[in-house]
Amino acid sequence: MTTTTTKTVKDKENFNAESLLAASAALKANDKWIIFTHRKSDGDAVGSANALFEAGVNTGKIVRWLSPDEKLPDTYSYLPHFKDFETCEKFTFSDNGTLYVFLDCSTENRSASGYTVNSGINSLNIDHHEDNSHYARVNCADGSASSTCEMLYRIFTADGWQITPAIAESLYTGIFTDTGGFSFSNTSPETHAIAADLITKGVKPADITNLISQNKTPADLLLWAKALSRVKVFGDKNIFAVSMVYTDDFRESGADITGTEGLSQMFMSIRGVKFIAFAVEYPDGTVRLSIRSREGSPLGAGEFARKFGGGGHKFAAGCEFKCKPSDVLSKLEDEILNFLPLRQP
Ligand SMILES: [Mn+2]
Repeated sequence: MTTTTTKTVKDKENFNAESLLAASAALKANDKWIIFTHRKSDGDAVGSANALFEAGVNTGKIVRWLSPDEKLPDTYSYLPHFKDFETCEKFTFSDNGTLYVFLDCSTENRSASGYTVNSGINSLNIDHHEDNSHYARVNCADGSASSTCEMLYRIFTADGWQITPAIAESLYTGIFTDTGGFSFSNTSPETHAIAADLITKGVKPADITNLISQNKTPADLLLWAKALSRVKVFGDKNIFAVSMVYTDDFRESGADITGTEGLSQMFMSIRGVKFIAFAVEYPDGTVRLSIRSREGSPLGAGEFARKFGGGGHKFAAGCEFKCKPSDVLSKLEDEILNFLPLRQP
């Protein structure tokens, strides 16, 4: 307990608390916000976008929210601005009095394309990935925070923003999902303190748990069955697992890409497994990996993803994996095992 607290405090020393106020000032100074979240939006991306959207509406701002996703996971349809989401693959940024806010994006490449670093564009980056590249005009990124929603909470409370029940519910959603329901090692005393405050502001924890964790469709379960049937566990003490779903699986099960939500966590629940790579074949033939690791894994999710040009943090990351779909699982196993010797002292 003491060690954890010390570690959190030490990490925070590297974070400049002034950037919370700088982020708040940027938000207050601009009347138009366009929010960007990353591709394959998760609970933290969707939760933080909804919280910020609602805070904007409440303070008279004109707000839009974009990401390259064709659709968002239905799981989060209870959030107040789920229907305000707009799909955008490429965006034309301009200096027209709009503030561009990137949420949960470690680099500018994680969302719609078109943004150029150092172009002087009026931009704000709010994030919690340890490899955040500080690509915006104002950067508020703390790698020790559990989630972008936790960062937003800290911005809101640092500068007197009102946290309504709808905002509280949105923030709680991101904290809940990015900590695996308060089960991952990024769950700190502060994470629980924030969650407790959000509950006093109107969140009903049992309702959120039901909405997020207990809403699979029969089609989703068919897709899960296919993914589970292909799990391969390997390595010393069965520490690694890989699996994959193919485009045919989506057609046969009737599920769409959002049906894969939660599968990575399911693989992590296998006894002994501390690192997983889950591959998805997209209709255009590209293969993307979701990578997860936890304490005790000899390699981090982020460092593995970066080898293939992807990004993320120690415990969760993603990348494209250039490989013939039928060879992905065996190639992935080789890559994981070959990565290891580099990490031995
Ligand atoms: Mn996140």
